Amino acid sequence: MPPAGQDDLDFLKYAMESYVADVNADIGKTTIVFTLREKAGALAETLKLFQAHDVNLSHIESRPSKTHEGSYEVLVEFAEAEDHRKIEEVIEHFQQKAEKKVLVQDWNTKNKQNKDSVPWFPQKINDIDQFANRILSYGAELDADHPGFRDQTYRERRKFFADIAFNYKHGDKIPTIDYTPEEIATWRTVYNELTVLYPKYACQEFNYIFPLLQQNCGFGPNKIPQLQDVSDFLKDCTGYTIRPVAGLLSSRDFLAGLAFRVFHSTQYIRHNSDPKYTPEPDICHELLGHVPLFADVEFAQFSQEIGLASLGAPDDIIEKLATLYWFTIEFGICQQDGQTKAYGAGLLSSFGELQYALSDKPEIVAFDPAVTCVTKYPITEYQPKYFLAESFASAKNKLKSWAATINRPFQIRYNAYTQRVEILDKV
Ligand code: HBI
Ligand code: NLE
Ligand code: FE
Repeated sequence: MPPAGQDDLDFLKYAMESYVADVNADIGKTTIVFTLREKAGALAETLKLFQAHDVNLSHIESRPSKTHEGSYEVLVEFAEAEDHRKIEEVIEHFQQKAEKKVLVQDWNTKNKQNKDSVPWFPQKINDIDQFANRILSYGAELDADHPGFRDQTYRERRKFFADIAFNYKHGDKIPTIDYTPEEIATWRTVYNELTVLYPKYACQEFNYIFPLLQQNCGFGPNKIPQLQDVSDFLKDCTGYTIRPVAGLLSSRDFLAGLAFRVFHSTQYIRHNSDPKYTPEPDICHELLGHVPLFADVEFAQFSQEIGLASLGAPDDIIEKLATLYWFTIEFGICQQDGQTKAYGAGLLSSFGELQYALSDKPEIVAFDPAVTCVTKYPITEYQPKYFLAESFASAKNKLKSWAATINRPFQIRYNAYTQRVEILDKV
């Protein structure tokens, strides 16, 4: 086929309203979302562009636009071409054709070259659709040291879950999963081992909420709860909702979800060969580790504070916030009635690490955001060090004071009625 010529350009001028390109060389992936007016052949013409520049698409989706009646939004994704120039050429073409360029993001070069530019961030809850597919890894391409690497059935199952997440859009119901007997058996092992430990090791807030999950969302040893039911329960308690995700998101994207009280949750389960501990999040980790505390008002606010502080923040601040997230929401411990209890989800979902964390083996240090945020940590083994908070309220206040020292050219306020962030220029 000949390269897209001048005629195609004119044709598309009428059809293409806007586009957002996101060049993410870090993970070797570029995504373009564009809006097309309904017009026969508009999509085929646009796709010719990719072919003309020899760019291979790895994923495509479309949906009717919610904001422009009669238009369609199309998302295309392609792997980093050997020749980066090809991708730049495609984007240049989009630039000529669209009536409105919304944004071109290039986390790697643009933001680093221009230190003062503010990285793109979602301003309303459904903006999350624009990045929720930008994952760092997902199970169909497991690493060689993953317990599921040699298990073809497991890998295919992971791909099935990844596709559900890829197709999900804000406002959709999360599909119900028919978990297999083997998956339920893994859940049962984890559930039974953990529930005997919780009374002694989990914080009070967790133990207060857990029975409510058993009564309202089907928590129990014999069935894996459905994300939609759990999301509805959380929404009732604290306004948090769950969004299915195919794998690990970047810290920036994951934290941005929290700003809107959206929790990105995996839906697959860990491999049955190692139920005691997995470095990857899975449904056991999300439901048993995270969900109970997202139903707690004080903790929900604490988590959202981290999310709000991350919006539009430069990379070094994102790294600090991700570290704070790690040592609190993932691996935090707290003082209650003279005893040390776990509130971090990574502990509450691993019957291996939960007991270890509250033994005399690891090092325990007082939570102090300025110190905690620059502490290094391993991600594939038990933590050598944990930070102890006095209470959620005190951790939240400390975090807020620390976040206020972040130098941002604007301030952000969350409006729960509109589910948007309001941006207030600093004067
Ligand atoms: N992505 N899907 C997903 N789940 C997480 O728990 C998660 C993530 N990305 C980053 C992350 N957690 C944290 O370790 C921090 O980097 C925010
Ligand atoms: N190590 C945790 C577990 O086994 O449940 C998961 C941690 C995810 C960050
Ligand atoms: Fe987690």
